[in-house]
Order: sequence, then structure tokens, then C-alpha cells
Amino acid sequence: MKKVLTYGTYDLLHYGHMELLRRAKELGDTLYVGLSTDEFNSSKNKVSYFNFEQRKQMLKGVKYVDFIFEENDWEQKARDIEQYDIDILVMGSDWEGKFDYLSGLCEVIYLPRTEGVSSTKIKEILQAD
Ligand code: C2G
Repeated sequence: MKKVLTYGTYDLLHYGHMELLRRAKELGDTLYVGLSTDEFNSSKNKVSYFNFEQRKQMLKGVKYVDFIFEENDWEQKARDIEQYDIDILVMGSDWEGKFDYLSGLCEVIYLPRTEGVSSTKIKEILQAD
């Protein structure tokens, strides 16, 4: 059973997120998602449109996702990989190279980011109304 792990905010769930989750799941059998908490986001000066519980609820509706846990800080990834016995860490290409330090613990794969869509763009449209 190959276990795949990815992280994100997954705010205003959109096609780019779905394409990432779909391709990540295709790389293994089980997909774990570290979902960033509102507190972690605020430490990145990032405010999501939907709160953690709402974002978690939406992700639970995605057939590719098997397990969701809190992403509270930048340091937890190595612990998560060990704890969940992860085989592959997958992130979008905007993170290219940023998690190579974990390649001693698991395979690290960056998938091409889906162009033309982002939570930021969608939020701007929502706030313009
Ligand atoms: N993504 C994508 N294409 C898009 C938008 C996002 O492939 N058009 C990918 C990102 O590369 C990321 C995942 O979807 O792998 C989730 O994106 P975000 O919710 O924006 O997450 P991010 O802010 O990148 O948080 O510790 C890592 C962070 O939690 C990642």
C-alpha cells in the first residue's frame, strides 16, 4: 500500500486543487492531506475565505482524499512522514525544490501547477461583488 502525502490551504476549492489531488492519488493507494490551520495561515499573513472546519468539510467531499490532519507549522513534515509511514510527498511546482530536504525520508515529487486559477483570484472576484 503506497501512501502519498500533500499539504495545502485548499481555500475556495478549485480545479487546480482537484488536479493536484487527482494526480497525487494516482501515484499511490492512500492520500493524506495536511490542511493548514487558520492559525498557521495567519502566521503566513494569509487569511483564507473559509475557515479550517469549512475547508476540511469541503476536502472530505473529494474522492481522492483519504485522510486529513492539521498542518500547524513548517517543521512538522518530517514527523508526519514518519508517523504516517509516507512513501511519497507531492506538492505543486510552485514549491519546486522547497521540500527536497525530506528526500531522505520519502520520495518528493513536484507536479506542474494548473495555470490560470488560484484561490487569490477567486477571492478577488468574490470581494469585488
Ligand atoms: N495548486 C496547483 N495549481 C493551482 C493552485 C494550487 O497545483 N492553480 C497546488 C499547490 O501547488 C499546492 C496545492 O495545490 O500543492 C494546494 O495549494 P494551496 O491551497 O495554495 O496551498 P499552499 O498555500 O501552497 O500551501 O506547507 C505547504 C503549504 O501548506 C502549501
